[in-house]
Amino acid sequence: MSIYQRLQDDKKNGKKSFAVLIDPDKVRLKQLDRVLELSKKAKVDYFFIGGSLIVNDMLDMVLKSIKTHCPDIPMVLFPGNSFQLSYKADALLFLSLISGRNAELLIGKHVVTAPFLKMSPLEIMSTGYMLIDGGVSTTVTYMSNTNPIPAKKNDIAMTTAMAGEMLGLKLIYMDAGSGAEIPISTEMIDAVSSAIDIPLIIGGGIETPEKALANVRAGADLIVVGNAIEKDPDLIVDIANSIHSMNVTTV
Ligand code: 1GP
Repeated sequence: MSIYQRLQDDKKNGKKSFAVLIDPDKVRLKQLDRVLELSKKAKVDYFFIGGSLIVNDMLDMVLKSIKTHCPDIPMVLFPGNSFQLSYKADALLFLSLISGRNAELLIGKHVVTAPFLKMSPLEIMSTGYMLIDGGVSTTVTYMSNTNPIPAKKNDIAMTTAMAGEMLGLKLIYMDAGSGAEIPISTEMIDAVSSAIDIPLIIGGGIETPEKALANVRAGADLIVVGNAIEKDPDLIVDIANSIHSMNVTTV
């Protein structure tokens, strides 16, 4: 089954998922082993691999390590730029920055990378990427030269996601940016999730199992956590348990 099919089925069945974000720039080898061990134990659903800047050549090494230690957890590239490609992954979020008005990030880079992706074995998932103001200027906001959607403008977030779905994008990823001080509000998640039928990914500044749970309750289908796990890998188990508690069916 394709990864997208799985995401769609899970959405239909109300099953909530958890992705651990690994930034190859920040990886320390010892810590990576621990993150992988805990992810396996916690039955993490996906690894997202990416960062806004890739300044070292750790990408392939990270993918190889994941494949060895957690062969059953799909690896999804979440690229900050067109150089972050590797055929070793399973899928790629083909991100169009629909919250911004930078033509390069809406369609320009895509035209350049399309021929490579067409030849690649990667599953390509078109994704409407929406930056939401998280209280601090993040690397993505700076690098993309765009303004994020203001944190309280739920209607703008909602109509942007609706337009993305109507354009045929397969996923919506709302991101307050890595290390956001203020994660996306449950009110905004609720507004957006009730306006679209495609899976909704939420990330940026999520640091506690409680916030992860509140987000899935509000309508998020997949929660992404990076920064908090880098600081404390043990959080993987607590966050996974709290997200997956939504999937327990009572007979
Ligand atoms: C960033 O959504 C991801 O693009 C995750 O954010 O690193 O703050 O968890 P954090």
